[in-house]
Amino acid sequence: MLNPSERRERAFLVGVEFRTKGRAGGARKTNSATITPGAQAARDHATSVAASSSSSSFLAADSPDFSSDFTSEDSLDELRALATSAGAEIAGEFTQRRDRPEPATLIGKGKLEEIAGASASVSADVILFDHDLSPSQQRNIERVVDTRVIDRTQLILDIFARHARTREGQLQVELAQLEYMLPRLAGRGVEMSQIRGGIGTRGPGETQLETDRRKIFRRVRHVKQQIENVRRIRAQQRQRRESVPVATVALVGYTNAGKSTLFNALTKSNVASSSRMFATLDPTIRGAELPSKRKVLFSDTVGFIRHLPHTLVSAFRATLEEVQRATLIMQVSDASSPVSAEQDAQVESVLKELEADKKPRLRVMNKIDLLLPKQRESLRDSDLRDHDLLNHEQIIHVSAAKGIGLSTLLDRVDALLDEDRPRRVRLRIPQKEGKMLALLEARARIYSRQYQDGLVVLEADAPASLLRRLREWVVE
Ligand SMILES: Nc1nc2c(ncn2[C@@H]2O[C@H](COP(=O)(O)OP(=O)(O)OP(=O)(O)O)[C@@H](O)[C@H]2O)c(=O)[nH]1
Ligand SMILES: [Mg+2]
Repeated sequence: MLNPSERRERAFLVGVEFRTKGRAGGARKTNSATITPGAQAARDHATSVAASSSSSSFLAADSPDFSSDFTSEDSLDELRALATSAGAEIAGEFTQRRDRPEPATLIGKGKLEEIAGASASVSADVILFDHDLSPSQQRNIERVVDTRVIDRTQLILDIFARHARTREGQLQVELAQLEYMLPRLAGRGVEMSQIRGGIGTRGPGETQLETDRRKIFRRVRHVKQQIENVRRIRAQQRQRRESVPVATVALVGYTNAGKSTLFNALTKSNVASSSRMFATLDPTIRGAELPSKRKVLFSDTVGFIRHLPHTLVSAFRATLEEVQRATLIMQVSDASSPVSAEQDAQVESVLKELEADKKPRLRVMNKIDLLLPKQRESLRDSDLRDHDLLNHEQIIHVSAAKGIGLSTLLDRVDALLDEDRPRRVRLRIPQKEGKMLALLEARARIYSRQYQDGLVVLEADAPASLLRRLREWVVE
């Protein structure tokens, strides 16, 4: 793990775009090969988000090709944020466009030599490819550039490793890392320290620690067993939870959409939120009270990203079970992101993979405080247009950070949950039934209250479970 006193590693980013796949034309202009010197490239993600939010952010939703990929530029923006989240400093960037991938080295040898020169001139410690590399591609590239090369999956694994706090999270990341490293063992001595991650984690003295595949296999088996134990415990906890009829709402969405911030606002708790990507790895579950006074459980969980490495999806299966078991999915989107629609499409495909795409869902557009009034309007317009298409899906606009729209959001959650649904009733309760009145006060939403001859006449929305206990006083 990166030692805070240690110098931040300098990363050189390489964006790659192939014309044969991906979206036609590419709406935004990219030079075929651009080298950006460190200082400018190192602009932080926050400014890049703020700066681009004034552009065609929701126009992307106009596109009928909902599954369209990110442009190489969007993708490089994301890689920059990922690299920063992994604790690296951006030393420079290079974008390469070509017709198709070069089987052995992904991009041409001449370009690789150019990259080697450019990265050396800014003293980069590591070169990050905005693409997945096969084990042999990675080896071949390293041979040419003579610098450590990390691909997108390994970078994401690094971030996960840095952010895992619980034993469960750490086990899941370790499993994914081991599975990533296994096919990469052949042909070079891999240090065990490298298995721990790529950025800032080179082992002490570069010792050759472990090359024996069998030992790694044994470790994989062991970790899987431990994850199984954790899953069993979670299942027991869930059973205990589910024995009480309380609905659970799972917050899902692209990394950095603001799930934890919203979770904190809704449950008045204090889960860490951060502009770094994948701040949350371990699921947290907290109770909250809805306007109907019903209790509900919210669960905050790991964010999604496009091309989520498959090893991670399977390693995080235990965590993602919370999503599969939820009564309602609350899908949080960053309305200020220029690629919000693309991110939503990615979230959709992960939900499909989890077989959670058919669950009742509430869509939340977050960070509306970052939008200009005009942009908010167009957000509303595009909602109206998409509404039929989305088939009764509901979209609420909020700012989790500024607390805008949260009561509407809770009302909507209330309306969507069937469990112990409240019903509007009139009650006549003797004033001396203090305990019953207190119960009603605590668990029902009371609209009016009158006192008549020792009786309290109330109009309230009360959940069915409570009405069963107050049956004798219900008048209509
Ligand atoms: N301006 C603004 N910023 C927000 C809002 N909600 C969240 N943010 C910021 O967005 C960043 C990401 O927020 P998080 O709540 O950590 O996002 P997340 O979806 O939990 O991210 P991961 O756990 O990394 O997947 C933080 O810097 C938040 O302060 C909002 O409504 N408005
Ligand atoms: Mg989070």
